[in-house]
Amino acid sequence: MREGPATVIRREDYAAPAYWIRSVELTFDLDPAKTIVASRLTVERHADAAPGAPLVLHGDGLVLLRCLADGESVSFRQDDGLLVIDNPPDQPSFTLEIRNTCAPEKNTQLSGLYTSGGGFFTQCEAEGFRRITYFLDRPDVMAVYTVTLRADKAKYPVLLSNGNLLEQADLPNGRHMAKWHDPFPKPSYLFALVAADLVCREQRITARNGKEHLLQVHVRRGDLDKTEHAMNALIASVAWDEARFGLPLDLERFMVVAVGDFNMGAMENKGLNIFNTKYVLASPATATDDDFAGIESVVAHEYFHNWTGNRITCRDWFQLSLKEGLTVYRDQEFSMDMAGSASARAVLRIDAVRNLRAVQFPEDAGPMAHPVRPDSYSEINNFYTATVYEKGAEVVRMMATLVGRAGFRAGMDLYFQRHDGQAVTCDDFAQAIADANPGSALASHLGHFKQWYAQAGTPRLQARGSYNEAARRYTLTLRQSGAPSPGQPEKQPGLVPVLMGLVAADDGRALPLKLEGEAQATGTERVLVLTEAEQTFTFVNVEAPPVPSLLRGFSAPVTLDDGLDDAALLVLLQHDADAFNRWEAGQRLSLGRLLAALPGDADLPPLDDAYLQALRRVLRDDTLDPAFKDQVLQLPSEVYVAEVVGSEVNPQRIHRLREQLRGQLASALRDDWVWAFEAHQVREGYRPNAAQAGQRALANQALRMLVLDAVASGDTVWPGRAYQRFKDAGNMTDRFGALSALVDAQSPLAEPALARFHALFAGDDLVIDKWFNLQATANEPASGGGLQRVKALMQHADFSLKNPNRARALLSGFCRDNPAAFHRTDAAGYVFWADRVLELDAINPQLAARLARAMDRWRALAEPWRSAAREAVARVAAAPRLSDDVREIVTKALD
Ligand code: 0A1
Ligand code: ZN
Repeated sequence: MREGPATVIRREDYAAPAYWIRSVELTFDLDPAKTIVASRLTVERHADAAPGAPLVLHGDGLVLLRCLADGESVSFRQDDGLLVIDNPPDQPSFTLEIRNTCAPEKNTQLSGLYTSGGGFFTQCEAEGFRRITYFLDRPDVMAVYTVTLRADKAKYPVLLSNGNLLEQADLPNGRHMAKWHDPFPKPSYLFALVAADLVCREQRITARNGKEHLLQVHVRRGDLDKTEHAMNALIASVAWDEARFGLPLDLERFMVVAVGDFNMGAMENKGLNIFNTKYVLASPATATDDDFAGIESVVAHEYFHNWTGNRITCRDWFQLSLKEGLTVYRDQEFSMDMAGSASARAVLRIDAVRNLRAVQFPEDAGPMAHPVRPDSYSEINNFYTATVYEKGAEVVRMMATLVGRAGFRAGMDLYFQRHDGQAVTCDDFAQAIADANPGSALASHLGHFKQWYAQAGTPRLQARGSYNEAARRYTLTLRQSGAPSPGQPEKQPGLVPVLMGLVAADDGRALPLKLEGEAQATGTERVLVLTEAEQTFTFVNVEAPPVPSLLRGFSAPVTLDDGLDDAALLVLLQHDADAFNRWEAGQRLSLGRLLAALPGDADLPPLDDAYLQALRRVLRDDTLDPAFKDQVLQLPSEVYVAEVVGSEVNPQRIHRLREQLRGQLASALRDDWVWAFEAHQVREGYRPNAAQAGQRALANQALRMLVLDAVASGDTVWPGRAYQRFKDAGNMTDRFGALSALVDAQSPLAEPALARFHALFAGDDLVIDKWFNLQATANEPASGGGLQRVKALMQHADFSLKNPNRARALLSGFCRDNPAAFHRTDAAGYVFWADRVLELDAINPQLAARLARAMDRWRALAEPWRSAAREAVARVAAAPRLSDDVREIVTKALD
């Protein structure tokens, strides 16, 4: 924490360092209060740097004990954490020896070396290594590490670091040591160590190329029975990367370690991935289907980083999406391949788009809007965003759409051929994909395409079509535009791949597509490549009036205005060959009903038969998968509705109308919900696969609707059944589904069920997080007791602000995921938010900054919320001793 304005780092200022560090020998004498770090660096002057140029090392919160160059003492000064050696030896290469201390048990930020549950763990991305020792802590400085750990043997029997174990021995005074060597040069952000009392699940595997590897999942004693799923996910990830991308595991040993205090999901340290327990531990009794799926995708994500991130890393942090966007794309593809059927793939795609719209679209429309490759930041930790990750993955997906599956593989091969072992840029990646696909739309319009890296904001795509029955021609005009975003008043046209088809309005058949001038039709689906602000496409020989099905599979991260009316949307919902667009049509029908009712304060009018019939038809259609039906029947979220509204948002009004819509669906389809609930009980033993999960999801949604309807009409049968199911459930998905149905409907049985749930799972941290989160997100209007409940929960013996999972479950649950309870007209929600951000900032700035973002969209609110929200943000911004993290968020929010 530093006084005064934070420094802004700019992408255009990138310069290679004056020195490289080629090898690092680290020795740790681990002690929670004071750990001694001895570091021996081989430093090499950059060929372009002047002999004797100052050597400037990063450091943060360290105590320096000594500094020697080539064995001799050397003069140095410390300047705002930096260690400056003004006159280093003027040879091309020399050795620097540093000795310093740090205080792991005081490290509540969880960046650098810290303690958790009685063990030592590290988190170095992005700039945590400088909190361990002085270093050129930037990703383009890649070195080979040899690490010696010394610690008390009884307390810390397991000593781990990156790479291979060289030796292990007992030392005097009950201590022991281990020495590790990682042969791959890596940036400091990929360094890791663990010293703790852990047990591990092991598996030996033989790769396709015949090489043997040892896979390990390390957890605390007592958690071993919850590691099978993570291990299976790891084995599957290794096999998938080899099969799909030809990328083998390059290490003899690959370790995963779970830790209970962790700021993010997990971290891809070379050969030693460190995970939040949430993304490792699962058993059917304690984890839901969503948890199982989350573990599979995060394990895969971290594993895939071994190539996309570790073998080829980022030149600077502005290139973060180089590794994150690409790795998210890869983990999404992996999850789809694991799920199997086309329908299961579509369901995952729908989930990804829901998430993009709920998190990334608001980010792109708010004060933190930034390009996938940002131009500046003051705190890099604030840029681990949905834009860099999820929109970045969409950018990679568009490339894959443009060059095809084989073309994308060729592009990846070229990328590794050119850049393995290097620290590179997003430009290098795009260039490799384009160069491997000469003649593709990507290669011919690479400049246009790269606007996706440079421009912030969600582009808008407008589409208007007209059919000339006599000429059998269909003309489609596409226009792209972009709203101004911070620092970018004008937007240039980019390249938008529009995957599309034409659906006959009369019977829903797929019409052959032939563009004017083409010799023959090219099937019933194709990609239109839009590169101008406006382009017209003329289809000929169109035998029937068509409904355009555009942006299939969400082929570009844009908002689409196609002007389709209900009749056209009903055709798509029933017939579109693209499952994503079927779902989208259903969402838009629901959205349309909410938006139409928004002005004024009347109740939602009774739902029309056409809409109800269409939803009923989907629910009852035995050719559709339950997971897909579950998606179609879920309404757009309040956050998404607010985003579509865009300004003068009244969160209470949106909540009330959406609740009325849910209420009407619950009642009008009651018999169908009963059928859906009964017909989707899983009879065989629990397996966390897509097929079973889909059945459980639909049954849980049906139960939720039935309990909602029953509570509204004073009936007690379904709440009673839900309570019974809650008590007797054989797995957490069913148990939690029933519990949330009772809480959601505000049934009188909710309280006893919550109490019972807590008693049943006392001491199981991840389950207790669910208990906090469910109450924080409980369906309550602002006039209800939501805030009171959250305040009371903060006093609960199980609550702690120091544990990120717990703090997030309660505080982000309430401030970010419960708009109706949070946005109170008396501003009490905002006062609570400001107090918590400040309180948390003194403990863990990264976490505080994430909570701070709950107010990003305050400008879009209507009065009285807007003024009250502004005041709360201004109060945080004016507080003394703010971290750079929170300061950046709140000052941008006020700009
Ligand atoms: N690279 C990790 C995410 C991560 C980022 C920053 C962290 O600490 C500030 C921790 C983890 C990933 O993408 O999984
Ligand atoms: Zn990642």
